[in-house]
Amino acid sequence: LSKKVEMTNWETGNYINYAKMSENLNIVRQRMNNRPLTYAEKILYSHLDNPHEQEIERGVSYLKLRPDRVACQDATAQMAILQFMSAGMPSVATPSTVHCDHLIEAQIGGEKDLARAQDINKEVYDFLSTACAKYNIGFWKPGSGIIHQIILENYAFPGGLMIGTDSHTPNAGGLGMAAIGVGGADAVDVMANLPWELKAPKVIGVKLTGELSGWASPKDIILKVAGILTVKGGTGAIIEYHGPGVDSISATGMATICNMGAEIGATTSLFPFNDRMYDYLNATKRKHIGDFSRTYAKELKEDQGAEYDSLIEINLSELEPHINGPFTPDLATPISKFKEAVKANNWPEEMKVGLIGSCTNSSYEDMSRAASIARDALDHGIKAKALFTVTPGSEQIRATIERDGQLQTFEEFGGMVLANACGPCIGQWDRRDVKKGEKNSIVSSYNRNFTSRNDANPATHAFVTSPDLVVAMTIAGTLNFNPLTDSLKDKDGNEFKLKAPTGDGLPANGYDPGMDTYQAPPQDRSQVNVAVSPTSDRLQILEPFNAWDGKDATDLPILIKAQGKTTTDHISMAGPWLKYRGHLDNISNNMLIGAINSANGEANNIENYTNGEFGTVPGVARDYKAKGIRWVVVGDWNYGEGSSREHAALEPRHLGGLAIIVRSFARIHETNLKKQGMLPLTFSEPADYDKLNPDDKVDLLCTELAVGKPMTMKVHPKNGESYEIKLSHTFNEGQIEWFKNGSALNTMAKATKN
Ligand code: MIC
Ligand code: SF4
Repeated sequence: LSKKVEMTNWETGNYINYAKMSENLNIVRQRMNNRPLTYAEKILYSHLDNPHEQEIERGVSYLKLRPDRVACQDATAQMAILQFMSAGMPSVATPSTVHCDHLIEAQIGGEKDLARAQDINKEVYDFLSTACAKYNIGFWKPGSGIIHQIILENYAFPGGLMIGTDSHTPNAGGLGMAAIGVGGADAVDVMANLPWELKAPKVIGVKLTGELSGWASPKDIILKVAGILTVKGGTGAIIEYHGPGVDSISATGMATICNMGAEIGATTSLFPFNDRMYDYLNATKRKHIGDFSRTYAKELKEDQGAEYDSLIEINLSELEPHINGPFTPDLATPISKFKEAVKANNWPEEMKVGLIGSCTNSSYEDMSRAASIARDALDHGIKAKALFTVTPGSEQIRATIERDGQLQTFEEFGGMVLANACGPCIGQWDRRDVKKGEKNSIVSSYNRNFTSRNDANPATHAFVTSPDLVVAMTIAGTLNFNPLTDSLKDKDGNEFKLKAPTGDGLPANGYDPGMDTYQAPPQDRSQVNVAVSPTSDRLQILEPFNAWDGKDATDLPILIKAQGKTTTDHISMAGPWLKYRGHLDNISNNMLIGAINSANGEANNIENYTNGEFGTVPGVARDYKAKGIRWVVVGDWNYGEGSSREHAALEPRHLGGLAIIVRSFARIHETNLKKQGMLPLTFSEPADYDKLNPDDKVDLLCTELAVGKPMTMKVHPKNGESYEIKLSHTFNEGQIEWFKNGSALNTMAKATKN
């Protein structure tokens, strides 16, 4: 255990510390009278800042943790680095990487799109690359691939703890790493050597038995789990897979399952270390890590008799392929029932576009299986009927499938190969086949399918499924096709059934690394200059927020009472807005423009109470701010579900918001709000949401803010008697300081000054 093994082949001097982890774990074990532990607990407890004194109660205590790594993608790294810069440190204290993947728009195909992105985003890429060089951060250039795929290929290791500024960071669970999505401000803490805080999660066990076969794939496991747990079912919990079925799943398949755990709000998802992971480590030139993990294997899985807060069992031998959607990732329908569902719900039957790849499903195995189906169609003289796109997850995957022929198969089949980047998954898609507002269906192998996400068209019905089903349905061009039971017609009109997909989990001839897309930080970093132009419309140096004035807030208007689903895509839309991710004032013009106003059922149309006029949400907020009026937002269940983007918290703060009052929050968003000095509050009585009218005024008794105590809100209806309700919160002592000082960053600055 005391051997020195590097965490990654790309750095020197950053070792995997199983010896220390084991020591910490033993301290905690003793304190817990050696009760059996889940794997999730083992990883967290072995990374405690103070294993001797840390209070540990699942679902209650805040754990102070020391993650091994930090990863950021370009759309969130800008804000993270701008915040890190204000901390005034010479370099990051924890190994970190930045990945350029979100800002590349899909238009006409990989190479040209990449060149266009390099041109359009030059200022941002230059900023990120110089900041990485300056602060000792590894930089993965545009074209290298999607953050989660690069992490799996190069940085993840069994038993490690990582945070990443992207909600799909849990993808690394495919290599047995606890990888957790956070906002940029959390990343800044860890980069600045502060411990990172996480409410001790509950652990939901998913026991897998049987074996996958035929058309069923790893994706179907998570699609089914999403159906069972729903979009908020994983909140505050780690999902831990275990049982004999685990061994039939490849490491990349496990990564797919962990990746999409984000869609059910889980803190992260995990698989225990096994031979499939060893094989993947070996294939990605990390056999030495695999061997080292084997020496620590006893602690890289759950203890016998470990107890889960709840348990789900899935028999893989009976698992059907699923399709989830539209508009929400938890609406799960098994393929045998899908035709009926399409009819019953009047979903558009014609499938316009099939999209495979993304961080969720772009492994060698995914691509090989998908290509085997496309090849089957080609052998029968037919091609894709719907449009078809392929996004390789990394340059390594792209180069390998180019060498091994899958890529040519996709092209022959009629596919367009896009850049190694997020592309249509995050609305970076110059879609031209349907007009905005036109009702249509698309099916992807991605993870998220919120309204307007892919193409900014609210009438697009987006479904998510395995790459296998995407390809099969692309051939048929209709949602009504079930490849398990239905036949197609070959070029001569003869009926045939598609063969079930096959494909290697790992490339027989090894991976081809492709182009070199990594920039290591230079040895001498003292001369590197990080420039932000004061006239830039893409980057803006952050000004500290004002501290709390120490008073109760009275007579606050409700800027908007949002009804129904309010995801981070509704609060701070991506797609065309991604370009302002480094400029707080500019991006604030998208604040809550997708949220539905309960007063009129419309998006981005709210009443300004000072003059009775209707305007856009950001417009009215700016008017209140100019008039010195602070305001609150009221929202429904699971507010802020989806992305880790802290812009969804920074924008309301910047435009003068004080509190967000909802029935419940998604974890990352709630923390992001606290970090930026906002008050995330929940109705102690969820039914009180219904009592509030959008034109009520409220008083928030901020002076009552104390750990574990509800806060009083006085409601003053426009016509009618005032009344009081109670609001709950999850602030701890330290977090209350963030509110008082105006933000976590202000708190950090204050501490370094003292
Ligand atoms: C997403 O899938 O929604 C994103 C874009 O990757 C986000 C991050 C972001 O908004 O920058 C996420 O999932 O955290
Ligand atoms: Fe990129 Fe989509 Fe993955 Fe988010 S979910 S990291 S946008 S590919």
